[in-house]
Amino acid sequence: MNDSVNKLKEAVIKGDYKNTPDLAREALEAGVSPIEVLKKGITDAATIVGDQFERMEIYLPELMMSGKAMMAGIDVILPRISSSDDVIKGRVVVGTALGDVHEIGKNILKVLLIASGFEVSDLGVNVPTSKFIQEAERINADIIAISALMTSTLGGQKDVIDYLRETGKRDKYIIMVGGGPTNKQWADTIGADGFAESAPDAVREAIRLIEERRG
Ligand code: B12
Repeated sequence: MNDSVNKLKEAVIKGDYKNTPDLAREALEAGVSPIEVLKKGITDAATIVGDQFERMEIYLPELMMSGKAMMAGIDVILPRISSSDDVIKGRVVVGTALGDVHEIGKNILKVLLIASGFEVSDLGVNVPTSKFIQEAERINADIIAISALMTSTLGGQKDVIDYLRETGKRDKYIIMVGGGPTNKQWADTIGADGFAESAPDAVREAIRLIEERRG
């Protein structure tokens, strides 16, 4: 792996948020693509930190420092992902489920969607069920994409689908779910239309689902 990307990854793991922006810049200037810097420098570090937290090798303060370092790094990387000049592929509402403040994956998804020609409305984190639907109605969205990083907040994804069913609006929108504890089986169980393990896959899936719907 490129040395500067490795240094970035180590800094994120250590929670060295002061140096991560410079290290991210260094990696980009060394010619590593923004997507590669994100994946190898930030996402891979997040997996390691998450595992350490789960094994109780680190505790919440360290997790928070790493979270801050990830955010500081992606703030430098995301603006370098260039937008495509394509016509609008579709409109997407993105947000993190109620009770959940994890935003890094959702932010990456948002930027990749924009870079691929989607118009995106980002509701942020800890988003109530009704807000997803109100915003989808307001912007006439094609897709509602809900991120959830904790087993305790997965229910928020199901709630959006249930609410749409109850109000007779289920067929108006494509629902995509993702984030750490989600998988294809969960997506099928709650009746979501799409799931993806990574943001680039999510963009491909979004395009496929929209094309399928439009025939
Ligand atoms: C960073 C982090 C934090 C930071 C978040 C900072 C921020 N601003 O976002 C802070 C320190 C705030 C934090 C807090 C907490 N965290 Co935390 N956190 C993490 C950590 C280490 C990384 C998450 C991350 O950003 N990953 C990087 C991104 C790029 O990956 P991602 O989110 O999965 O997204 C990718 C894909 O999933 C996909 N994707 C994401 N969203 C979507 C949506 C759609 C529609 C699609 C298709 C795809 C998609 O694309 C993304 C890019 O490829 C994880 C461990 C882990 N490995 O996930 C724990 C983790 C998620 N946290 C955990 C916990 C328990 C907590 C706390 C409860 C801790 C506490 N005791 O207070 C709090 C929760 C507070 C709350 N109410 O939400 C647990 C959850 C356990 C569980 N299964 O329920 C984890 C798994 C750690 C662990 N192993 O125990 N956390």
